[in-house]
Amino acid sequence: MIIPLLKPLLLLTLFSHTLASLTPKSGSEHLLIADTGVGHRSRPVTTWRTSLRGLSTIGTNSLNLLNFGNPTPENQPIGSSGLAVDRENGHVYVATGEGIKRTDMLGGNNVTIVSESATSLAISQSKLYFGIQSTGLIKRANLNGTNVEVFLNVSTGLDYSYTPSYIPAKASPGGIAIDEKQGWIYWSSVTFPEDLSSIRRASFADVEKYGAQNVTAEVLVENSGYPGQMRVIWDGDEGVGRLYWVERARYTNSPTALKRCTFSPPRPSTPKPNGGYVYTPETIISSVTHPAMFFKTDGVDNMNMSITSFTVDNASGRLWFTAMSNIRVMWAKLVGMGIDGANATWTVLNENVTDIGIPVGVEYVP
Ligand SMILES: *[C@@H]1O[C@H](CO)[C@@H](O)[C@H](O)[C@H]1NC(C)=O
Ligand SMILES: *[C@@H]1O[C@H](CO)[C@@H](O)[C@H](O)[C@H]1NC(C)=O
Ligand SMILES: *[C@@H]1O[C@H](CO)[C@@H](O)[C@H](O)[C@H]1NC(C)=O
Ligand SMILES: *[C@@H]1O[C@H](CO)[C@@H](O)[C@H](O)[C@H]1NC(C)=O
Ligand SMILES: *[C@@H]1O[C@H](CO)[C@@H](O)[C@H](O)[C@H]1NC(C)=O
Ligand SMILES: *[C@@H]1O[C@H](CO)[C@@H](O)[C@H](O)[C@H]1NC(C)=O
Ligand SMILES: *[C@@H]1O[C@H](CO)[C@@H](O)[C@H](O)[C@H]1NC(C)=O
Ligand SMILES: CC(=O)N[C@H]1CO[C@H](CO)[C@@H](O)[C@@H]1O
Repeated sequence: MIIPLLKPLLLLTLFSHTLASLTPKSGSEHLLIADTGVGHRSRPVTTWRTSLRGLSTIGTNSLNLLNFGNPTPENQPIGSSGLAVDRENGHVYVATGEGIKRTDMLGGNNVTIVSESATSLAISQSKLYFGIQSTGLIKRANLNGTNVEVFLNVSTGLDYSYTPSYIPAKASPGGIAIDEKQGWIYWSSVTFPEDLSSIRRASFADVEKYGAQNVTAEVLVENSGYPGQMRVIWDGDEGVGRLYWVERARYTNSPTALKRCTFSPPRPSTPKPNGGYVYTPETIISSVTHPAMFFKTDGVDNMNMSITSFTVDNASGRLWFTAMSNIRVMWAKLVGMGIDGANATWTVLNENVTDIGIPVGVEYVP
């Protein structure tokens, strides 16, 4: 962590040209990154702690805003799996291996507000929603972490094939997005093998009516390759809401991808036997369309990189995504591109892991 006296000066160059704009609500635009940190690798790689970072929207002026967990002699990370920003109240939420941490927009005033390790986060209507991998539950709490309740059980049952002390959920929420306008909660239903995961949703009205345990999920997309973080994004011009999501495909041979789909009518013509409709999403970018983007050689092998997170500024049509490799050597990329998919041009903004960390969450802050 940088010494306090230096911090305002660095922030000044990072975020703004005036002191007034240093306040979270009026700071000039930038990105926040949740870095999961680097533990031991079989190759000599510097270890570092899990952190929250800030950097400009063109990938420069990276600043380590906060390191999480207690310092250890070997800088062991506590791990992180995602990030959410509550712009209204000027708060940042980071899902870490030691619970959900909340800080202000500059990484100050960190508090652990929920002790559980979440794998996905979403904020909607003054509630924090978070997904738990082991139990397959989506829980929600007040933004200060009080009143934790089970919102939806998306486990699709428990897997008894492990040891009696470890009975994980068959499916877990790898990403959560809420469509406030139409009252849907979407989630990445991650199963094993991860290639056979799916994109699902349920209506808030049904959750209300049937309770957290009894809601029948609608399966929207099948054979999704390890889906993760997702967002509902409204296109101002068309008034169309689309779900965007990441497919990491980390342990699989499926391509990593960023996809989107609108699930409004007209529906696909053939309903599935379970009552849902299976849609064909549009691929915005993938390791099939842009192979060079997602491979990096470490001198021995081609390391595959997975998309881990994305964020957008829909007013200007910009999208940023992060990717990482998770074998031996840690690589990471921050890429900027247009929001519009296939024809969008992209730029690798930063691929220096010392700068951007190993990003598992990225948020645009206007
Ligand atoms: C985060 O909060 C904890 C508990 O309040 C505090 O001990 C620690 O110093 C804080 N870390 C930083 C880097 O501010
Ligand atoms: C937490 O937030 C809720 C909802 O805003 C509020 O009612 C409650 O008083 C808060 N509790 C604390 C300890 O701040
Ligand atoms: C969630 O639902 C499954 C059945 O689909 C059940 O086995 C499990 O006990 C439920 N979990 C909780 C915490 O209620
Ligand atoms: C949900 O299902 C359980 C078990 O089948 C049942 O006991 C309970 O009444 C149901 N709740 C609602 C609100 O339908
Ligand atoms: C996107 O743009 C529309 C219209 O400009 C706006 O209403 C909406 O809140 C924006 N943000 C998201 C996340 O869709
Ligand atoms: C990278 O992914 C391809 C499939 O896209 C696979 O054939 C190859 O074995 C992977 N390489 C490594 C080093 O895992
Ligand atoms: C990577 O970033 C670090 C920290 O900003 C810097 O010291 C280093 O020179 C950069 N490395 C490269 C190859 O640009
Ligand atoms: C200008 C341009 O490249 N247009 C292409 C955009 O993408 C669609 C479908 O992916 C193509 O059909 C266009 O030719």
